[in-house]
Amino acid sequence: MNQDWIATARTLSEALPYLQRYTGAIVVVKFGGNAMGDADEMAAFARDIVLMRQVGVNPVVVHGGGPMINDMLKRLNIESHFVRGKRVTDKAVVEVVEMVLTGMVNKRIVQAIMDEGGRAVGLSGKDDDLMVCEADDPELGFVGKPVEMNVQVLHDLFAAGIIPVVAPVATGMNANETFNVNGDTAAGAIAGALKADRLLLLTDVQGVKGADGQVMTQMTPDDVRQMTEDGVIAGGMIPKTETALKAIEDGVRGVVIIDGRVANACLLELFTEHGSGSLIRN
Ligand code: X2W
Repeated sequence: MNQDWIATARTLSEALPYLQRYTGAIVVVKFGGNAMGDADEMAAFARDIVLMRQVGVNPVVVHGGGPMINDMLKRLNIESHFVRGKRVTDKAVVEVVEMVLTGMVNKRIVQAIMDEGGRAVGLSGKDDDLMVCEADDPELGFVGKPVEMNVQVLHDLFAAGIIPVVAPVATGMNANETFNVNGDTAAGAIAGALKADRLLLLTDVQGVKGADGQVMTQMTPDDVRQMTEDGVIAGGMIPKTETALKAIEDGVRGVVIIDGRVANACLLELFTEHGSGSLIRN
């Protein structure tokens, strides 16, 4: 007998307790622009999401698209820069952000999921007032901080067997406002409002590294606070861990920071004992 086949069958068999544990679970997956890669990588990601749905998980994809926004701004000769990890967003920039995220990136992901045999519907924070924001910080312009979430539409899509794909663009409290929301922030707010079982933050690093340089497989929120105070968690990891802490406070059971470049990262995390990233939970 071919050894590969035997190993494959064993992996499937060993997945049973994990499949049982996650049946009916809500799993929010943040899919960042840097994790999207080429068409093959997009297809592989979509396949993992469709498999999750197939085995009874309710996945929600919340995407980014920072690099795609950068490309379009460059083509249009519009300048933009980041302050503390967020894009300073004026009127001209917010139009491009909405166009790229809701028009291009969102539809690519929806199409990739459909191509793998799933059912996906794309929406932004504006649809059914899913995510209502106020200005995060006057210095950042039209960057939104979620203040009100209306997740009923997501429950309705779950019930219909449809995978929601959410672009991090939101409406404001006043008529005709559009806000650009950091993808991690949006994913955390949606996971919190859903009290999701898991929030998977797919990034392009291996996970959270401890003082010894090794990836930490599990941490409590207190560990994360201590490591941040000690400067062990720094730089670009801070917005991710802050999102994780806030999501847990809001009632998310666990947040995992994982390397989206690893093939089948979501499946490894949910359905095997080889969870690849850093799990933060109480
Ligand atoms: C982000 C939204 C996209 C995003 C931006 O304008 O780039 C803010 O910075 P990634 O690919 O997940 O980085 N918004 C306010 O978050 O994309």
